[in-house]
Amino acid sequence: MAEEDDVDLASLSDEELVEQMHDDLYDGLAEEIKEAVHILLDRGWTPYRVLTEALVEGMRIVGIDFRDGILFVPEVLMSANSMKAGMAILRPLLAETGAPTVGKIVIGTVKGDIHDIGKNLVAMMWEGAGFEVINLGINNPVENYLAAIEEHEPDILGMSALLTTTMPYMKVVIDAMVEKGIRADTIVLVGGAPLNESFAESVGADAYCRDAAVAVETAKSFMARRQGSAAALASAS
Ligand code: B1M
Repeated sequence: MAEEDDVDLASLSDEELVEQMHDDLYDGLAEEIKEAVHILLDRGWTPYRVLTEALVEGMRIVGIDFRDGILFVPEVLMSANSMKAGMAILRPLLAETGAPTVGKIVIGTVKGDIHDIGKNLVAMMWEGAGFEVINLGINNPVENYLAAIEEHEPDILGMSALLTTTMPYMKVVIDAMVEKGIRADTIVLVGGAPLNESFAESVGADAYCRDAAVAVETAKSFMARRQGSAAALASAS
């Protein structure tokens, strides 16, 4: 897919530029991705549109060739780093909505799993929706989650897993919360490509979030319910 000749990105139409970005993500060209993100923003694209149509779609294509054995780990790491370079530009813009803090969320990828692009995207979108987000990073053992819950007292705990081998670890975390008697205090949302609703139910999570947009909607609706019941309790007392 690599076209090694230098392409003048600014001379491309929007459609050509987005296609070029998919190629550049595939080829792991972080500098080109950063330049293209700036060009699209300058042309009036919203940060969300750049994120979804250029970056997320590009990673989807990378994922297909990774699955099919056409791309290998080192190449996909370079794609991931390019994606992150683009996300770093968009992050402050997505968070710039000026919305008041609507709740506090702790999120982390579970033990044994180092995938973090989707989790970081969800964290960014939550920040953009006005949540305060504490991002624990990757490869988190149960102790990290419990310590973060104790320290930050979040409204919501988010967990991410991208591997079928690591997703069962979510149950370890939820069971530990039950054992400590703190499960009912925190809404637990889970996500990641191999999960689904019935898995979320089976591990005792409150909900499964298919993607970042659903994660925002789900977090907001659980917060509205939580605030509704707090208000009802207050008016009853
Ligand atoms: Co990995 N990898 N990988 N990988 N990797 C997958 C997941 C895989 C599906 C590829 C494939 O075979 N098609 C496959 C898993 C198979 C399985 O278990 N069923 C796989 C494998 C096998 C592996 C290794 C084992 C490969 C190896 O070493 N032989 C290894 C495991 C390492 C480990 O974790 N221990 C490995 C390594 C890597 C890299 C390091 C090279 C790199 C990760 C870099 C990084 O993240 N910093 C990588 C990548 C990039 C991928 C793919 C290609 C892309 C993942 C991604 O970033 N997607 C992936 C294939 C794929 O998913 N198509 C693959 C883009 C991102 C925006 O989407 O992460 O799905 P996603 O996040 C979405 C939703 O899922 C959801 O919202 C996000 C945004 O919309 N979501 C949440 C995610 N987390 C959420 C949390 C929430 C809510 C929603 O909380 C409430």
